[in-house]
Amino acid sequence: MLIRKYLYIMATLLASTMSCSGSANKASSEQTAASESTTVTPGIKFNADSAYAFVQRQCDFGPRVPNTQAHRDCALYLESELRRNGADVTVQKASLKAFDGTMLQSFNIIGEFYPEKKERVLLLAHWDTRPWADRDEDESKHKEPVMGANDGGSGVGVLLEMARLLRTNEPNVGIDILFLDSEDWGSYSVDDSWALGAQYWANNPHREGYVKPRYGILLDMVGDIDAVFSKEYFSSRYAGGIVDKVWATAQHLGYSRFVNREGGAITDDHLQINQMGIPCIDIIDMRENSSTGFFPMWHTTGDTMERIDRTSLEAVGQTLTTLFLEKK
Ligand code: AHN
Ligand code: ZN
Repeated sequence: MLIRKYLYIMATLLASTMSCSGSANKASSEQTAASESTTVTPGIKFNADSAYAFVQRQCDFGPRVPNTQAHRDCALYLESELRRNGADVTVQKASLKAFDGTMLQSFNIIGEFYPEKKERVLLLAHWDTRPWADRDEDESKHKEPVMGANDGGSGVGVLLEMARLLRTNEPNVGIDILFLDSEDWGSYSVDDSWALGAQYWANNPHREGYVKPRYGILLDMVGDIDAVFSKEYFSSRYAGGIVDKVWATAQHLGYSRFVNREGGAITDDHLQINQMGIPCIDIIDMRENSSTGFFPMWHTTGDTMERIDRTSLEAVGQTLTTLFLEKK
């Protein structure tokens, strides 16, 4: 008990010191975007062109900033996509108070695929985008919203393609796809100002009788052309076995973006999920050699489709497809 408490305090300390800089991760840029030749032929193919189109489709609404029309329209779109592909869908609505006092009309959208299956896995991503491009090198743009092709759009794009595959391919476990809202309306100096949708979902079951999945996999910023996935600190701490399984699968498929290095600790949606008792990992692109700790266009007006690359989406999407859609 004492040791667990100590670990928790350590983790919390690490989180508060590194979360927003991401500078603690040991990723080096030499390994960025190595060759993506697959060494094995997957049984079921993840369609990266389709995933890319799903990212584009979200961006076509404009920035998905809470309390805007684009945000409400995109929520309806995400709900209809999950429904169209056969999931039992719940839209969890909540009015969440941001650090600056703004009430955010938020929508967590969850699709339960093959609900009869008892053993289940949660796949999740945040779908909202940041209201301020406050890491833009041009200071006059700091009050403009972020398009969030990568930060917001990419993880959802991969999961929408997973949803499309789930319509016709029975998975080896039940799959819950969760699109979380209001992740990115945060203050860099207040740790719990982020992931408001995740905080709400962790404390309020979206429906009566919902049974917790065995574990979760969060996707965050998985679409940049130079994406590198090292092993995020909290993921290894809470769900090391899942990290190893996912990384081994990716590497077996030949995706060298998944590197065997310890990354920094990131305060992200998965922390809330872990704290509610579902072990959850974060597949997140962290960079040691960038000033923010993330991809170069993070929280800038440059987070657009231009730098989204199909091979990054494929590395993540095919890994999930091989893990959950191929017969074991
Ligand atoms: C912080 O910046 C504290 N955490 C990163 C979580 C995040 C922001 N993911 C996407 N945008
Ligand atoms: Zn962000």
